[in-house]
Amino acid sequence: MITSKATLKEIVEREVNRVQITDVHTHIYSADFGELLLWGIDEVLTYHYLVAEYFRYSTMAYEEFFSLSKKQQAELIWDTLFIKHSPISEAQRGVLTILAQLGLDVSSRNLEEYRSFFAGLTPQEYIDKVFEISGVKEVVMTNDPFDPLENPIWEVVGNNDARFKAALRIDPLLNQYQQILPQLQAWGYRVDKGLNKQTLEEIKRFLRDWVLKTKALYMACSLPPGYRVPENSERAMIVEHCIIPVCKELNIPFAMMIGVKKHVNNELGLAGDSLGNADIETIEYLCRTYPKNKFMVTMLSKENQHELAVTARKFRNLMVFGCWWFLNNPSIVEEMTRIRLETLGLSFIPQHSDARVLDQLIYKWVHSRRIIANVLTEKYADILDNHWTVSEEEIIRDVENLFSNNFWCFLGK
Ligand code: RAT
Ligand code: ZN
Repeated sequence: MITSKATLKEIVEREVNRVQITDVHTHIYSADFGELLLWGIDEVLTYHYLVAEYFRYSTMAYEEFFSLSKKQQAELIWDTLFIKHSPISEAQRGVLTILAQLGLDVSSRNLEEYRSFFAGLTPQEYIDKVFEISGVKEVVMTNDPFDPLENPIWEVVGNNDARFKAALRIDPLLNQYQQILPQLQAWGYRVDKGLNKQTLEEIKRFLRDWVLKTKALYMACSLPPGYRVPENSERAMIVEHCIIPVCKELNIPFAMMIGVKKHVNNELGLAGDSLGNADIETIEYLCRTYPKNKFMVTMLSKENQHELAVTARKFRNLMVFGCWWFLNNPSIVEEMTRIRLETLGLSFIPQHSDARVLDQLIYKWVHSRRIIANVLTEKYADILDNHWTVSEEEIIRDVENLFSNNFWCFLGK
C-alpha cells in the first residue's frame, strides 16, 4: 500500500507514462491509405494550428501563401514562428517536443537536418517508431466516405493494419445533405431531395453499408453551436430517423463533436474555423429519449464543459471524451480534467490526440500525460489524507481505464 505522497507521485507518473493508449479520435491513417497519411517535418510545420499562428505575424496575402509548395510554406512558418519569435504556444512547443523525442538536436534550429532525418524513413517504419515513442497501441481514424481520395481506398485495399480502427465520419450527410444528394444517388441509393420514407430507409442502408465495410467503431459528426434535436430540419430528421436507429441496430455509439463555427475566416482554409457555445439540452434530449443508444460527446467551448460533465452524471449512455482542438492547451486540459475527475470519478475518456500528422501523436500524448498525471496525483493525495489506502495495482487499473478500457467497455467490447 502506498502511504507517502512522494511514492504516490512517482508511481502515478510512472504508470501514466507507461500505459499503452487507445487514441479515440485522430485524423491519421494506416500506410494503406498512401498520401492520406501525413508525416514528417514539413507536414508538422504546416499543421493548420500553426498556419493560423503564422498569420498573426505575417502580412502575406492568404492566396499567395496557399499557392506556395508545402516545403516553402514550412520554411516561412519555421522562420516566422520559431526563429523570429520564441515558440511558446502549445502548437509551437509541440513541434519542439516531437523533435526532442525523436532524438534530434532541437538547439541546432537546422530545418535541413530535420528534413534529412525523415528522408531516410519509410512510412511503415515511421508508424512503428511513432507508436513506440508515443506509447499509443491503437488509434481511431476519421473515415469520410464522401472524401474522393479516401472512398476508393475502402473499395479496393481497405485497412490492413489492426492498430488503426475506423470511425464513420458523416459531416456531409448531416450538414450538407442537398449537396451530397447526387453523390448518394450515383452510388445507387434511391434518395430524394425531400426526406420521405424511402429516402430515410436508403440513408440507413448507406450508413449500414459503410459501418460494415469500414468496421467502424462509432459514427461521428462535428456540429455547429446551433445544433438542435428535435428540430424541424434535415439534420435533426436524419439524426433521429437514420443515425439513431442504425447505431442502435449495430450497437455502436454516435460521437457528437459540438461547437464548431465553420469558416469564420474562409481565406484561412482549415485554419479558419472557430467555436461557439452550444445547447446542452440537445444532449439531454438524445440521451433521455434514446436510452438504448450510446453517445460519445466532446464540446468545443470551455463554457460548455461543466454542464457536459454534469449531464454525464444523469445519463450512463453518455461518454464524455477529450479536450478538443482549441481546448487542447495545458491550462484548459488541466482544468477540464479536474472538473471531470471531481464530477465523474474515473468514468470518462480524458483525452484524444486529434493528430492530423502522425508525428503529433508524440507531442499530444507527452503533454497530456504530464498534466493528467499531475491532476490524478493530487486527487489520490486528497484521499490519502483521509487515511484511504491505494495500492499500485489499483493505480494501474485506474490509469488503464482512463487511457484505454473506458472506451472499449463503453463500446461493449
Ligand atoms: O482539430 C482539428 O484538427 C480540427 O480541424 C478538426 O479536424 C476537428 O478535430 C474535427 O475532427 O472536426
Ligand atoms: Zn478531429
